[in-house]
Amino acid sequence: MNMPAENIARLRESFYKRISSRHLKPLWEVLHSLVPECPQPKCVPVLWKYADLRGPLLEAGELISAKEATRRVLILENPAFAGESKITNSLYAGVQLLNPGEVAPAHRHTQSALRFVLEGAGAFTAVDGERAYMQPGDLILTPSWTYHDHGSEIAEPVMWLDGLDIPILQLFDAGFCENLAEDQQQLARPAGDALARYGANMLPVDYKPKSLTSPVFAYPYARSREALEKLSKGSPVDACHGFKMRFINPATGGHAMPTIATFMQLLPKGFRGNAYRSTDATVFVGVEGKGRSRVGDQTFEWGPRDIFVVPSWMPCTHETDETSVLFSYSDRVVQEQLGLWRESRP
Ligand code: GTQ
Repeated sequence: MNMPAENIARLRESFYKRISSRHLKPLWEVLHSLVPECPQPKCVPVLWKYADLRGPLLEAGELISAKEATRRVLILENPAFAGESKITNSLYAGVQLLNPGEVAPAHRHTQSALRFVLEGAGAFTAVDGERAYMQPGDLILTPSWTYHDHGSEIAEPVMWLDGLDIPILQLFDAGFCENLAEDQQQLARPAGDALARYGANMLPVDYKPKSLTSPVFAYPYARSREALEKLSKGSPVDACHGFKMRFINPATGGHAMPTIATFMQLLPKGFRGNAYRSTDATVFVGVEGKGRSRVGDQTFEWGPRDIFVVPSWMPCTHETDETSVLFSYSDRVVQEQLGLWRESRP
């Protein structure tokens, strides 16, 4: 190859052009971005203040009914993924509004969903024949391919965060959905049945799992909060996480859902956390208290119901002014199953 550099460059360019008509591309031009030294997420840190979400959501409530919309939701779209309806590369987030008397009609899909209740108490999600009445801070799961409808018989609007694995299903082209003929599904069991059956450190003696998702489909905040409170009194504080727990499937001890990992952490008043990073981009929701989180080169001031996202492998540091609680979700469970998940305390 005894040729001037610009001749070589020209020959290569024309070669690339010729082979591209045969759907061939040179790996050596893209190898570094395909196989990076460490994660290079497109995802960027973003904060949504609840005060900025609530107005538009109520306005949506005047423009379209829950029934017409099927799901009246404003998508939290990461600006790095314009038009892609994603909050991280692998996960979806949206805020849903149900006004008094409304019904979001029953359907089922292969996407798994979580609801994290932000505002309003007493509306319900029905999942697979049972209603879960919602209180702020409750986590409610909708396993893959289970019928679910949402309804409100209370006087105030109800708002919650939807977290779904939509981008993961898109990756696999494995999405299916169908509507139930009726708006609301038939109930098969009283409210609270699943929690009694599976959420009391016991299981029915002949229990056989029906799916990979926890049979406890509603995790009341009162219980999660009490566990965190007791934990914070009885064990040393983690320098990065404060006191952090993960929601589990009590039948396996694994994560509560097969595609989305869910967590809740208590950060004591005056907490000054160390930096932490992990390969699972994470969506955080303020539940109680207030503080600030440094994410990469940004600082997010958060309080109750504010939502922010931390990209993969980006250092994040939490600080608080008051005793605070954060809920979070990520694809950590998938990465763990594939042997890919990593963390570091830089
Ligand atoms: O409640 O079924 O935010 O199917 C997006 C897609 C909620 C739901 C969303 C959905 C749902």
